Amino acid sequence: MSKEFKRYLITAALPYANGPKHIGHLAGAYIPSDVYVRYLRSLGRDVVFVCGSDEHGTAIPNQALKEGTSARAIIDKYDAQIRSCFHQLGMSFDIYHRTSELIHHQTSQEIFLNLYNKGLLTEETSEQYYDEEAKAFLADRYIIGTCPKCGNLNAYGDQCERCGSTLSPRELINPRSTLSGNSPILKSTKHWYLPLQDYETWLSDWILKSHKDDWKVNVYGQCKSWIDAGLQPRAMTRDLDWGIKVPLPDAEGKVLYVWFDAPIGYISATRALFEELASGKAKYATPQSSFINPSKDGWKPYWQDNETKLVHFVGKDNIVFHCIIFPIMLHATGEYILPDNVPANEFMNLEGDKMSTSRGWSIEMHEYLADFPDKPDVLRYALLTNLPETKDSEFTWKDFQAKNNNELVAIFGNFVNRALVLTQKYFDNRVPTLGSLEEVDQKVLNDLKEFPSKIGSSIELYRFREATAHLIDLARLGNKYLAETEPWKLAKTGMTRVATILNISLQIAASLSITVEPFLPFTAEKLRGMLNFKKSKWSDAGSSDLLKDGHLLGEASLLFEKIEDEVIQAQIKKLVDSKKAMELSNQPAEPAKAEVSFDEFAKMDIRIGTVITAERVEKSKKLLKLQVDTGIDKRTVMSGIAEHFSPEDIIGKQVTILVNLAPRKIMGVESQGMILMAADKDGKLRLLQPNEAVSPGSTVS
Ligand code: B3M
Ligand code: ZN
Repeated sequence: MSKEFKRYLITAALPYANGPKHIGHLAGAYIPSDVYVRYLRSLGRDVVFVCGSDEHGTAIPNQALKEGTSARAIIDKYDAQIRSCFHQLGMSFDIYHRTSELIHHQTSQEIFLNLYNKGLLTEETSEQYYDEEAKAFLADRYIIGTCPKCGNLNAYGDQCERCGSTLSPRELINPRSTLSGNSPILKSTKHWYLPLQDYETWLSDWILKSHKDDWKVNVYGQCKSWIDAGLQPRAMTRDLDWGIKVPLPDAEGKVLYVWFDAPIGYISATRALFEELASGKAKYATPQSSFINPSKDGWKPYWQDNETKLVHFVGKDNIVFHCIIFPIMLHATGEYILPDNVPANEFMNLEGDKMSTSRGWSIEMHEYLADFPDKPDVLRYALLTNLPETKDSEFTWKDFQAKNNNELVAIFGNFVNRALVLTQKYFDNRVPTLGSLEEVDQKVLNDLKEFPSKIGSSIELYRFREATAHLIDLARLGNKYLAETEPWKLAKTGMTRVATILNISLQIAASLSITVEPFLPFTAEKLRGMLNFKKSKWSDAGSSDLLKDGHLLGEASLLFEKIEDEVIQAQIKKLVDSKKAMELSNQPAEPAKAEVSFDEFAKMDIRIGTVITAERVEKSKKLLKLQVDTGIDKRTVMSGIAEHFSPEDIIGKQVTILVNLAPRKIMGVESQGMILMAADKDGKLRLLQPNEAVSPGSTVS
């Protein structure tokens, strides 16, 4: 076992409250951190687990723009959604906080001022893009233009999503502002920088020397290449009207850089937890254990005492912030401890492609939970057995089904069920007496003893896949033991041997209820209920007498259910459909036509009419022949909508019709007007109808 610390502060990356989060996020930072923390708690360690919504940065107002609402409405909506999903998935944070809270603004400003007052921030004036109409400096994401690398017309100021290049706004060809659509001008602006290069030697010593052996290769490698490339000063402030005000007199319209304030969110969440504990009023806190010092200042040792182990769980795109920038900030203040480890994961792909909410190729947490409300643990398991710990991994629905059916149902569930059902059948649901042990029993009890430390060591080394594999091996051990000893056959000849076998099987099940808890907390709870066994410490697991002779068991039920092929097919279809829908909605609209004068427009006589009859036109796939009551008259119109509407669909419907279009002969019939339709990007046509019925002949202007 690794070194024991006096206390632990575990963080999981603060998700941006700008949209739903997907299972790739869960695999990156959340499920592993929860397993780690639950394990520490089971060991009886003093641990605080914090997370919360990241509610600043341009991502928030950007999304508000897209949804046509306010930034405040966006964070409220997505904070609530993410918070609820995490809860349903069993994430056991002691607090899930929000960076929009006052205590976070104060903590961030304090730390900024601490650095500023020590003279550790440099002031620099530079030229940045400014939108004269919107009267605002433009953050990278507010500038789009042509990608210099691949020619994509809609690349962002920081990145081209088509070719993946990292860009700076000045590299874009023909930049335009997303606020007004105009081309921005360059205007000078002042910002405060953290001179990262001043800390290079210190950082090299800390990471490259001290953590060469205990940090993951992918994390260490990324840090090394950043340090080798040479660090640059980084602006800690931005021109933006959403965020934490820069606490200086000459900083009107400026806020802290989101990556300055977000990691401080871990500190303010810890502060908020202890304030809430001290006041007895829990707003965001959901403390999972009783804390040694539940006073207002109780947070301090977790951040300021060297005997605390601080671990940040993040995805790979957050490594530099947690290993380089935030540690430099913490070190520069001179008041905080540094992370002991940042066990970042790589990315999880989905069905052969990168996971992406904006491309519709993802499984969002809330969608999974809506479709599988009683299966949070199945998702946890499918992710845990497939974590991108050392390289990118891939989630497929088929694999999800196989993990459930072949492992959870066929191994874990089957073992537990057989042990319980047989005890019910032969021993009135009471734990039977252990008799004399044969070699096979001795062997299984010896093996059982090894598991808790095997599983635990893997967790301590942040090898959650391996830990999960050990866990299922423990269930496999039980399954194999029953298959070898076949107590249901022995029952025909005598019960002493059956009693011993079932006693041992139930002890294995009890150990499983302890060791499964960090991984599948809902299953653990259910299993404890079935065994009528209270929650126990990790150190109890592996023991051969957790359940005493004669102990009355609870009611047996199935721990897991088989997932059928249809369910999986439906999920795959849903994924493909959502990608198609997104592709469509991301397609640019038709370019605008040339300008017309009002007089030209006013010449059009557009009315609302009602379709009286409709019939197909022989030898034409496209045409319907309509009789329309225009209010002025009843007339014939030939309309190219037969591929979108059948005659029955349209008879009796109100339509918009251009009545003064010069008549034209179509397929030998004179068409007297034109039905106006809305054409979607995929070419699909829809009727244009008033939102309430109006009388035929109503004018449109
Ligand atoms: N919100 C980025 C992300 O969700 C960011 C993490 C902050 S952790 C302090 O990937
Ligand atoms: Zn590009």
